[in-house]
Amino acid sequence: MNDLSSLRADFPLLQRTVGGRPLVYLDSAATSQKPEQVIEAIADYYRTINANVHRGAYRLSEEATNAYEAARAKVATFIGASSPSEVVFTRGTTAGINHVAYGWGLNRLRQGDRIVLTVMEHHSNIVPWQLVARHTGAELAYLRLTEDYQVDLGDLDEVIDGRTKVVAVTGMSNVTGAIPPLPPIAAAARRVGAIVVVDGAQAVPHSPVDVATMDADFLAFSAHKMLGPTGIGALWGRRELLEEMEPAEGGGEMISDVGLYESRWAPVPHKFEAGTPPIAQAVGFGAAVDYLAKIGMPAVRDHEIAITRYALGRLAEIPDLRVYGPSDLAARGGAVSFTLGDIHAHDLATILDEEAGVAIRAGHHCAKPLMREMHVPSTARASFYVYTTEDDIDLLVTGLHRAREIFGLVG
Ligand code: 7TS
Repeated sequence: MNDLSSLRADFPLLQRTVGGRPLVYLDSAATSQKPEQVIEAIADYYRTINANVHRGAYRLSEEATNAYEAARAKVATFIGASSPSEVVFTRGTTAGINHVAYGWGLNRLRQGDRIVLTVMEHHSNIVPWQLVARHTGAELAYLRLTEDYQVDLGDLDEVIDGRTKVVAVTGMSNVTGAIPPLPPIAAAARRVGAIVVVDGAQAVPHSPVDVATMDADFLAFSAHKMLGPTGIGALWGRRELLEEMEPAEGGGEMISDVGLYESRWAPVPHKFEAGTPPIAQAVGFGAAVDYLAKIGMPAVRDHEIAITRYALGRLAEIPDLRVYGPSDLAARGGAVSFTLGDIHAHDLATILDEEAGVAIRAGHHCAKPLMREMHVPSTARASFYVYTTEDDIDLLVTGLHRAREIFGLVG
């Protein structure tokens, strides 16, 4: 396996114990842990630079503005954007998708237009579109899934029909790890002139993403899932679409002039950043992309494939355990959803926590339509990142055997 084990020393939280045992953190799809470099960058910003941005005509404010804009440039480079001005800082993926739904969708969609999603989407790539559909009279349509919960391309041109104006699809499922095949989906969208919105919450942290070659118009992602702080994310958009998109939020910082009855907007990306932005968080976000760029995203992806291969192999040893999602490692990331016999996922998570110090997620993972498709109310989910080791997986497997004993599963 690609050896990233030396990285673990950078993550102070991974050194802690729970209930007297070393913590085994297998919930990185929910949020990642943070390296010292990110924590230090944020603390250092508050110690030495803190001031509001784009306002004060004094040195400190200029330094804070420079730090904030330097972070934007780092994020832009990280995803291959042609200019930092194509990167809008947001609260996270959810806010980014809402910006597109309200800023672009509300003004462009009409009665009878179609918004196409997939059944595997996170609620944050469903609910904003439902809200905008309700406002505009547009309708929602879904790409269905195959038996292993991958997007079914069979009826692509029927679903993405001539009425379709938006195709919004995840870059990687947070439940099954499935990576939908974007090129044919985007090509179908292009045939009918629809825009392509990618929910990059899982894809950007876990795989190399290059917007210059990816056939998308918008890409939303969150810093906290990629070693950065909570409270910030980014929305990348094609320049001309950002130009024509209306701001979904108004306030200070996003205007060039304000009259009593009308205002004019600041140039992109500032017109989408109303109010005091998350400045320290942006600095932390910049440090996180520096950290990931140093490892190299191809190495991050290689590690994820290796650890997922190991985990799927070890989980297959456990009787009554069922994994949901693609088995082809090229078509999936390191989020592994499973059920164990008829043990409720929450009970399983509690046993793993109490008996083995293993932190996994249990529930619907904000993907209720997918849960219905899988005919389960919830799953247990283990998810991995750069610091996950084979030892972590072994402790998960030991804990799962213990859960079988406790719940009296035999054989
Ligand atoms: N899209 C996907 C695919 C996600 O996994 C998540 C968060 C979001 C959107 C929303 O991101 P946010 O940062 O705006 O909240 N996923 C999870 C998860 O799997 N468990 O907790 C949050």
